[in-house]
Amino acid sequence: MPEKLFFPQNFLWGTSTSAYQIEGGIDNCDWSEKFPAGEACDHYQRYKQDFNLLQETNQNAYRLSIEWSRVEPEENEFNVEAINHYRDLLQDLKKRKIKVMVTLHHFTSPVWFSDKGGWLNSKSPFYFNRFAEKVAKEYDGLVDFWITINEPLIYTPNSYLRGIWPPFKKGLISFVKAIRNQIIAHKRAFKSLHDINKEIKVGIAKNNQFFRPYRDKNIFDKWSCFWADYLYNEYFLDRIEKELDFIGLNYYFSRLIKFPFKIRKGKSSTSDLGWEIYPEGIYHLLLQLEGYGVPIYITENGLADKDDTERESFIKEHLSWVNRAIEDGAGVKGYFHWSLIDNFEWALGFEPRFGLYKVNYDDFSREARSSASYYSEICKNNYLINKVKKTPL
Ligand code: IFM
Repeated sequence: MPEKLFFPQNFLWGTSTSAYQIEGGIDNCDWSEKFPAGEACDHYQRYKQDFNLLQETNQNAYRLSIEWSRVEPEENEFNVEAINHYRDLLQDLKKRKIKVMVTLHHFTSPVWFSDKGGWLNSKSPFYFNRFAEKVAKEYDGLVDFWITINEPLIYTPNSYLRGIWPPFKKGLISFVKAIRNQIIAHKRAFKSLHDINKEIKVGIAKNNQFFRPYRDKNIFDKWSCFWADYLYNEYFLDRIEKELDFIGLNYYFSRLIKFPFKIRKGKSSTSDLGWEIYPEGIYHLLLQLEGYGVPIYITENGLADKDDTERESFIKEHLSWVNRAIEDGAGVKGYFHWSLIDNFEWALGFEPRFGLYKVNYDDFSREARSSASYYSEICKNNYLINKVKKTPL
């Protein structure tokens, strides 16, 4: 029998994006040279049209990022035009009664910051804080939630350990330094933002993965999962536990781990990027995050699915598990799907398609995928129709 799975009152239903991935025309950040996004989705010009899409699909919330390299293109020199642009955009969202979540660092940094060593520089928390204070003062009252840093445990390993993303630093020491500076930066910005407005809500967007032992009962594989979970999911959050008004969870996939830390392929279906689809993982991660005792928002969840064959069931199954986590005590207050429109997927370029709306890059037109209307119904109703029988855990 189909059943209606209701979500709590005032639940936020939205989508997430980031500046470099959709705006276009960002030529002064550390990604611009090696991984140019060009005009991206031309969102900088077309933001009103894109916000119409939010309303067409009954979304009451939206997550975006403010591009540091636009606002502070040179050290300590702020660009009035960029500041005004983001103000117009935030005011537009406010007029539409859409709750706004703003990310301050979503993988990109200004060239001047990178030239100083980026997050390796012991003054990086100071530089980041100056930017954070500036925008928080400019947009006080226009932003409902601030996210300091997006996915520190995706960003720092790629940019400071493996050296495959800007600023292409390699090695364990640089990785540890970058993480440490991001922890300090978060704490410092948390305090500064509260000094500006004590009602302000500040959190982090943390990518967590659900680790399962490759051999179900194997004690060594379980040991590996325990450590992977601690180091990847918990370590950073534990360090900033006292400086969190909420936690943002970005959940994409689960990993099967074989001792010591080998990643193995499972039998579940995968997205266009080969990421294992494992909806139940979100349930466990949400209950784990509940331990921090602050509200939880799912700040990203989605998949690359060019033909839109899996997106509807992906949303349905993940949301069923979110619903069950809420029933079992997780204080989840909102869900932001990644993403509103197709966008620039970092080192992978424009090929992966994450959008509820397809972007035709030749003329920048947007086209609703059928999953957009499915998501729209959920946003409108605040419930999900679930035909799948509850599986025992
Ligand atoms: O596109 C990214 C986003 O920038 C950060 N989280 C994961 C998404 C999909 O890879």
